[in-house]
Amino acid sequence: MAKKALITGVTGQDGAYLAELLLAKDYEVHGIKRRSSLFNTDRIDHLYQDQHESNVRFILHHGDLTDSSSLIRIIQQVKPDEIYNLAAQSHVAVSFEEPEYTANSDALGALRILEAIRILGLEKKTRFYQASTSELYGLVQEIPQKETTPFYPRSPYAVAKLYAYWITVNYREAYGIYACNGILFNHESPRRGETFVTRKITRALARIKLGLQECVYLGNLDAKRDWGHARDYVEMQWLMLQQEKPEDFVIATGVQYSVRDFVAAAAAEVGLTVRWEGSGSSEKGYDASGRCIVRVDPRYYRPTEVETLLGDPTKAREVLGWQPRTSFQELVSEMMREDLKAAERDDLISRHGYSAYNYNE
Ligand code: NDP
Ligand code: GDR
Repeated sequence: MAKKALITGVTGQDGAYLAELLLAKDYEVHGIKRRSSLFNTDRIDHLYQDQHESNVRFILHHGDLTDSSSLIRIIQQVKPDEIYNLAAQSHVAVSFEEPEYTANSDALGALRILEAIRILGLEKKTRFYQASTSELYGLVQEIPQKETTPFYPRSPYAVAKLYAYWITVNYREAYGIYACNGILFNHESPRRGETFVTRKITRALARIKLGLQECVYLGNLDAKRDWGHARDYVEMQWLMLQQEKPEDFVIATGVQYSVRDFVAAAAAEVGLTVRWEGSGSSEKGYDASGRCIVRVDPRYYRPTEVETLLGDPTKAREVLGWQPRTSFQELVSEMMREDLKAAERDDLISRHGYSAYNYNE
């Protein structure tokens, strides 16, 4: 019998990579998607299977992390061997604008799933993965950060994820559920949402290169992150649920770059060099011909910032034999390549008299 997995957040960056991985491992994969007024399945359309065919192995259900009834119904119907809780309002800056909703989906959402497992008597059957985050470390207490480093969350998002982290630990200890946290550092890909800083940069530089956009406005250029590739990280999510006993793991590359470094690396991929002038909110980046292509807009500063994150993935390497495959340079290259293709499509469309959207957040 094929194993059954249920993925919340299947329409997101990680959900799409994880669904691909599990289908390749012959799982029957169930995903929860939210109802939306427009199609929201771009990232998983290539996996779609007509539900009228026989042997369908990829099945979507409507549900929401803020709605216990939908979660209980789906879990009761599927009785999954593994649940990957990837759904979240995952944007840190947005969490300052929607703190209550973020807590409802990101904190209570995890609780609702764990309660559903318990209410349905699936404690011994269903394994649970919680998408925890390096944002828990926030104002860092130790460099690099590992499983034992104390948490100090710095946003409504991180505080909500702190609750989800501990409720996962609590249900493991209280009810013997195989439940674990992957404390994942930033991971990116061509499928990354367009308003996270890496994708915002690669998308804008591709458009600048083709003359579709003049410059990109960013916030804190000094922020430092440990950036890996999402495709590598979802392998770890699966591995964590295949062990004898449930444990929490840090997943990171152990290498750190600043936002400014990311801009320079991405620009180099399309033959642009960036010369920086000024500091703070007056800092600007010029290309070789003197065009200003990067500006700072304090609107993108956060009320409380996480300045620096650097993970220590030793435990994952030693216990699970995992290491990231994709280097920073390869990640930037792949993202730039895909965004150049998208910009070329937009260019073609606009040269034929249609306006391509240029949402610049
Ligand atoms: P995305 O933002 O790309 O995807 C989030 C997913 O959650 C989407 O499918 C979204 O649906 C869904 N979602 C949001 N709110 C709800 C809700 N109330 N009910 C049901 N579904 C909902 O995130 P990533 O794929 O990048 O990240 C996956 C998880 O890992 C998230 O929990 C994130 O917080 C966490 N994480 C991410 C890291 C990263 O660097 N990417 C690092 C550490 C943790 P829709 O498509 O309809 O918006
Ligand atoms: P982060 O990712 O907050 O680390 O959360 P994001 O890419 O949004 O920001 C990284 C750093 O870049 C700085 N920054 C900007 N950020 C955005 N979005 N837009 C800008 O214009 C900009 N300019 C500078 C930010 O201030 C920050 O310091 C991501 C999410 O995927 C979370 O869900 C996940 O938990 C963490 O990574 C690990």
